This record gives sequence, C-alpha cells and structure tokens, in this order.
Amino acid sequence: PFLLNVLENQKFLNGAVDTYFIDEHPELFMFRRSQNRAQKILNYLGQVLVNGPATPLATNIPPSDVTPYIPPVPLDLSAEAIKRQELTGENTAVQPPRGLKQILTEGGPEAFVKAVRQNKGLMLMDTTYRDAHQSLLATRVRSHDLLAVSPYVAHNFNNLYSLENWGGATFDVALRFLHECPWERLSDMRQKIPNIPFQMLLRGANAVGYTNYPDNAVFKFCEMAVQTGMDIFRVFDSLNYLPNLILGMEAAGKAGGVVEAAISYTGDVSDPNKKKYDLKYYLNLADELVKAGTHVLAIKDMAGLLKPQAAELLIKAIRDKHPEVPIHVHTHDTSGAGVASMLACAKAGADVVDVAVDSMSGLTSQPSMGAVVASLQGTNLDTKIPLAKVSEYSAYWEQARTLYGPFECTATMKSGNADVYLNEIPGGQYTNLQFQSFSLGLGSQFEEVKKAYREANLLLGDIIKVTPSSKVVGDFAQFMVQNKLTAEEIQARAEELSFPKSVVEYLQGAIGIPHGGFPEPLRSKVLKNMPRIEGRPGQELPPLDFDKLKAELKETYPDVSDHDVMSVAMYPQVANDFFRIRDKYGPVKHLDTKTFLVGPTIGETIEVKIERGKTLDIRTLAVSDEMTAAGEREVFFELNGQLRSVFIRDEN
Ligand code: 3PY
Ligand code: ZN
Repeated sequence: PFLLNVLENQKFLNGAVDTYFIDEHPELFMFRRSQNRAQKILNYLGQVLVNGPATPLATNIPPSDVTPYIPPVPLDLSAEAIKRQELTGENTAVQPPRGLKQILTEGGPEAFVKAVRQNKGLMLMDTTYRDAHQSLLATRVRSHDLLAVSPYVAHNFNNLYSLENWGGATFDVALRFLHECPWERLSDMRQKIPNIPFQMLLRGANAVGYTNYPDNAVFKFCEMAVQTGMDIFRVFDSLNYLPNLILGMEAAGKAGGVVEAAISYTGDVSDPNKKKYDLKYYLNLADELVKAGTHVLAIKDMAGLLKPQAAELLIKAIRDKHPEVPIHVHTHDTSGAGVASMLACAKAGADVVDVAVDSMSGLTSQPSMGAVVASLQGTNLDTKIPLAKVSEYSAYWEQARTLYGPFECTATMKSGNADVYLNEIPGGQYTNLQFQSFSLGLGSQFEEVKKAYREANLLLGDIIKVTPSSKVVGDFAQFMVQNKLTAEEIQARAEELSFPKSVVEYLQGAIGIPHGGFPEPLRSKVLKNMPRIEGRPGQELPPLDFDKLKAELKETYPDVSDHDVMSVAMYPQVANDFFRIRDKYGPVKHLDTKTFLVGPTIGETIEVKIERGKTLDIRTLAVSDEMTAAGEREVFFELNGQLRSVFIRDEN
C-alpha cells in the first residue's frame, strides 16, 4: 500500500493523532523523489516560450498580471495545529461550519429533501464553479483558481443548497484544453469544501458527453462521481425524452446521489398563443419525474426564457401539485430579466434558485447572487447569506476573471439582449455563436445566425434546445446562413441538399424522440432509405468492458487509474491526448493561470506549489537565439537556485 507522509496523511493533517501515532508510523517522515515533475514543468514552460500557447486562445485580450487576493479563513491556533504548521510549513484552518452536506451524509437524500422543504427562506445554488464560467469564459476556469477560494466558500457559504462545480462541459474542457484531470479537480474541491453539497449537470444518457453511452458506462460514471465527492445530480435530456431522463435518474440514484430531474423549459407558458409547450405539458412531465422517484424537481431554463409572469404560473402550479418535492429553478440572465424571474419563482414557492457570484453573473450567465440576496433581505424569504461575504467572494472573482481575458465573452458581448425570447438560444451556445461570427470578422453574421436559428428550430418542429439538440439547431442555422437558404427553400429542396451530419442523425433518432414527433415531410425527404432508431438510442449499445479497456490502456500508460479509464470511456481521443500531455509536461494544473496560458516572461520568478509543503521557485532566464542541428532551442531556468535547461523543438 501507498504510505503517506506528514504532508499527505489526512489523519495527521486533521490533527486527529497523538504522539503514539507518530511513533508507530515512521512513514510519516519518508519522502518520495519528486518524480521528475519539476523537469516536466520546465519542459512545459519551455514549450510555451518557444512555440506559444499550448491551449488555443480565443480573443486578443491577454491574461492580466494580477494575483487575486484570497480572502482569509479563521485559523486553528491550537498547540497541535501550530506543531503541524512547523512540520508542514502550512497553516490549518478551523473546521468550516456545518452545512447541508452533513445532513445528506447523516440522513441520506430523504433527510436532505426534508431539510430543504422545511427551510423558511430561499436557498441558493452557486453556479460560479460551473455554468457561470461555461457561459462567460468558455468553461476555461482552472482548478488552480477554483481551489484557491474554496476554503473561503466553505467557511462563508455553508447556507448554500449546493455548489455547482462539475459536469456539463467542464469534464471535456478540463481534459482537452486545461490539461488537467476532472476527477482530481473534484476530489481536490471536496477536500477543501467538506460542508456544502456538490452538484453536477448530467446530460441524462449522454452523461458528460454529446452522444449516447452504453448504460453500464452511465451507471459506473455516476458511481465513481459519488465516490469522488459528488452529491446532487441534475439530470436532463435535450428533448425532455423520458426514457433518456429515467436512465440518468436511475444511474444517479443507484450511485447514492441526490436525484434532481430537470424539465428543460422552452417557449412561454404565459403566452396562450404558444401551444406546444403549455402548462399541461410541463405539469405532465413533472408528474412523470416525480413518479419516477426524483428527489428534487428542477426547472432548467437554459436559455433564460422564463419571464416573471410565466415563472409565477409554472412554479405555483407545480408547487400545488407536488407539495413534498423541493423545486429548484435554473435560468440564464441573457435578456437581463433573470433576477426578477428568480424572485418571482421564490415568491411562487420555489425552494432553490441558481445564481452566480456578482462578478461572474449577468449576460449569458446566471443572475447575480448579491442582487438576489439583497432583494430578499429582511423578508420572509431571506437567504441568510451576508451580503458583505458575497461582495468579498465577488472581489476575488472580479480579479481572477481578468486572468481569463483570452476567453472573455465580453470581447464581443457588451450587454444583455431580449432577442433571446425570439431565438431561444441557450446561454452557453449564445456566447459561442456570437464569438464564432465575430471571429470570422462578420459581426452582422450573428444577426443572421440568430434569425436562422429561429427558423431552423421551426423547421425541426419547434424542439427543446439544449446540449446536444441545440447543436443540431445551431448547425442547421449556420448551414442556412452559409448557403443562403430560406426555410421555404429548405423545404422545397430537402431531397437534394446535403444537410449537416448532426441534423441527419437527429432526424434518424440518434438523440431520442422529440415531443410531438419528427417533422414531416422534412424527415422522410432528408432520410430517404436511411435507417431510423426506434426508442431509446442507448439501449441497443453493448455494455462497455471496462476491464478490457483498462488492460489495453495499461500497455501504453502503466499507471492508468480507474478514473482515467472512465475519462477514456467518455472521451476516447481527448483523454488519450491528455495522458500524453500529462506524461510529457507533468502536473501543469499547479501553474498560475497566466503562466499556464502564455508562459512566463524572461526574468520572471514564479512559484509552483506541486504538493503540500513542496514549492518550486522557477526563474526564467533566457531562450537561446541559436538553434541546434536537431532544430531545438535551449531554454534556461533557475530552479530553486540551480541552473537548469531544457531543449525544445522549434515548431514555428
Ligand atoms: C450543458 O449541457 O453543458 C449545459 O449547460 C446545458 O444547459
Ligand atoms: Zn445553464
């Protein structure tokens, strides 16, 4: 077994030991070699210095030079803690106050649900760690910056219903662009935040990907997520297709998680002219999800279409019908009406609403935490979260956000826009489409794409639009704009046009069956004799053989973990690329964000804390002008005072 030294032994670090423990565990004072991690990090820095960013940057806004101020937490000043501090060189904080996580651990989902229903004020989920940066910063926020403020969150936001910090696009982006392991992120956050329930977004049968996985993969994924620290699973399906939803719910429930089945919201329940998604449709879906055993019912307003009067109507109706079930509402602030809508939800009987900390809120992100907290202060819905703490937390993110200039949506997005009620584009996709149009140098194209998005949606029969069905509509819209095709032309020429792959697969039934069925005659014209999938797409897939997959991976990566195997199950190519980068460059997640993105500057000294008590001081000295015969440049560093150099192939 792996023996833990003083820097790693949790029992020791928590102070739950006496002098006998130290005498009986000599390994506490054994230290392994640093496994060449320092050399690998130097290779990474050299690579970025010689060849430029190792992850694509999206805007020309550079990352700032700021070191965000981390608000402090109360320290443990007991004699044992001080002794520990002398040994490890690190302070220990006092235990953060109790939160709903403890109730969940002690009494399971039933006790959790009861506590949420009995709570008098409005509860909040903080999306800052997931949806907020997925919507504003292309999901690029790194573990480094999430973990830095995590102790503060644990100590000051123990009243939260949950912290949304995993799932959605974060899994893919962590591996693909941030070169860090999403599982490590989860367990690191858990260590720092032991008292607030963690929440993730699970794309039903699509787990954290864009396609269907074999059922056993979804089940095992949820099981591992719970083992690694996840608590609440918001399960949705991009078409509200029940068989897909129920599969995700079963997987989350069997894993021991809190099941939060989500109804994806579109249209406008308060508009009598919009008949396809009316109150009856949503109430019926709510009944089905409650019947299927959901612990919590979520309304997932991914595009921010739930206006205050619609919110009141919908939430009241569900509240009356299901008095026992907590209601949790998610929205995006794209139009600017988010705060008003969430207040309306709270008044109509919702237990929990989603907010992002002020400096990470608004636009296509969630409504502002501070605005909701302040609006309810002194009322019977008071959140009991101190506004001053929200502001301190916000100040951290205001600074940390400047590190992500290369991914800032505000490079193009300057304000909210109520045209979302017309085009119904989900928050994250809205930012992406705007960005794509502007990067083609065609700002005006965004207006066309938004109009085409609306038409494409209608051509497909007015569907629910969220990952991955939103991609189908988005691809269709871009196809229309690029080929200058109107809706009438599409209908007339459907047999001869070559449609985007995602549209064809959607019509084949690859992601499920939409409410009201597929559009005819469009479907028949497009598919002709192509095969059609009947029923739940994933049910035909053979189970994934995890043992075999692990054995295969071990041939190339002898140290591969079960987490790694699951990453491969979700994203085969992306995960393999990540393993290669990890082998070559080591734990780059420990680099500060500016250095990770654009590398150090010559003459600069950076600190890289690669584990508790082990810090590398790296000073970048020079990059040689000369190239070797092999086409390499030598990059010189001072590592903890010693001269070191690496040879990097010049790829320019
Ligand atoms: C995701 O699937 O990542 C979403 O955020 C959908 O709203
Ligand atoms: Zn969202």
